[in-house]
Amino acid sequence: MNLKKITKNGKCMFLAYDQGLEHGPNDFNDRNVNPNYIIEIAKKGKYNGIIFQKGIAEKYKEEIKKSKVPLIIKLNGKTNLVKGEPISLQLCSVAEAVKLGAVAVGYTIYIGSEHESEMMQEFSEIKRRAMEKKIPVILWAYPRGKGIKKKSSRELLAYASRVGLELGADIIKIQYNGNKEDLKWAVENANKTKVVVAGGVKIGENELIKEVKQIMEAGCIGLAVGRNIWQSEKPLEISKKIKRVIWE
Ligand code: FBP
Repeated sequence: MNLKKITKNGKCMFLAYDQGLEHGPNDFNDRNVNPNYIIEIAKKGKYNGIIFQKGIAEKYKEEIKKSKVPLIIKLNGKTNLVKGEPISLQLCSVAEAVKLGAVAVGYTIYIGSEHESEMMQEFSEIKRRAMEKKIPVILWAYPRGKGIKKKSSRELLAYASRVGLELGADIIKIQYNGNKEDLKWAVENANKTKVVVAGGVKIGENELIKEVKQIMEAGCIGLAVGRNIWQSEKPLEISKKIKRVIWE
């Protein structure tokens, strides 16, 4: 699969903005509640992709197109209001995403959930459709559910990555546990599937840059980051610093 449209020299930095669905308005303030603010950051920060759910992709189609930032549509999602075994089913088809201008699509599987097989099945169908349209698929692989005792363990990080390879993901997105050697092992397990890391809750700038260094040293191709950028007082400054580390 050709990743050229969403990478530069084989590396990438994506701006994630699906938290309105996943976490709700608690993540937002008066500025970043507006998708136009996010599109501006992605454009000025020259991001390799902006990640939206289909509703925002539809309502801001013109603005996204004008920004020229490659659009990645997240095909499934859920709120954090439902308790119990996590499941997130498909809300947007590959055909709809392409019609909205997407050049790649994303999907989350909660590996370890009692419902993982339903999500795996949907993912497989998405992969089939995406191959027909010749667009890459990014898999968010998050260990969750009552069977998961320590979701940030070395074994689970590598397991999540390996699932990406086994299911045919072009890029896998995982959550870093802070241990570079563990992440390296996860990258080895992902093999030909490329690995990107999620940003997580907002942390201090120095800590974030230190993490980005480790992420790149471990062999990942970049980041898909949200809150650490658009919750920052200086989103473009921090974007620049991260980019310097990714492409240095
Ligand atoms: P952040 O960089 O803000 O963590 O975003 C990355 C992301 O994967 C989003 O795409 C998604 O909304 C969120 O994290 C889900 O995180 P979680 O399931 O841990 O709440």
